[in-house]
Amino acid sequence: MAEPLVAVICGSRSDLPTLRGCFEVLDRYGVAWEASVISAHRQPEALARYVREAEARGVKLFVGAAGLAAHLPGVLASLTARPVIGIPLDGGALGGADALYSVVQMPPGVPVAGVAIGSAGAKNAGHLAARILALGDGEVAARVDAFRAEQAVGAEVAIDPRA
Ligand code: RP5
Repeated sequence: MAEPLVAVICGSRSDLPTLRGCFEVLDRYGVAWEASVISAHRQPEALARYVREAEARGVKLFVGAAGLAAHLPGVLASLTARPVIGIPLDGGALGGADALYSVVQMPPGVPVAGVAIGSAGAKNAGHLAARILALGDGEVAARVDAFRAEQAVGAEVAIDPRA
């Protein structure tokens, strides 16, 4: 098994089902990943420790996913100089808008690349991670190109929508 290049961390086990698309996309690109449940609020020291260890093992990019006051991606960005992608999750009353604001409203100098709320964002976190890694990895770059070519097929021009 290859050493993980992408570390996906979420704030709660309840977040894991929404992240399935992220793991599937990373698998599709052949990008090795690992997943952890570490809450920025509940286990802050474990999170800092984990980031240090993951960096030492060669993790190049972190994905943080959380709902409600989703501070996990921002705290990750405070702990590492490596790219951080933030996935806001729908945690209840505010439908994920709370987490979205948390993820995107980072102060200057502490960037988080925010994706869409929920499962669409989870998939795009996988795609974005692969595109970032593709800058330094020809095999991943070829798979990204192949995916784009595959996706480009299927435009339907001048169709009869009644048919
Ligand atoms: C966040 O609070 C988690 O990321 C999760 O989305 C939300 C609720 O957590 P649980 O109460 O399900 O553990 O920190």
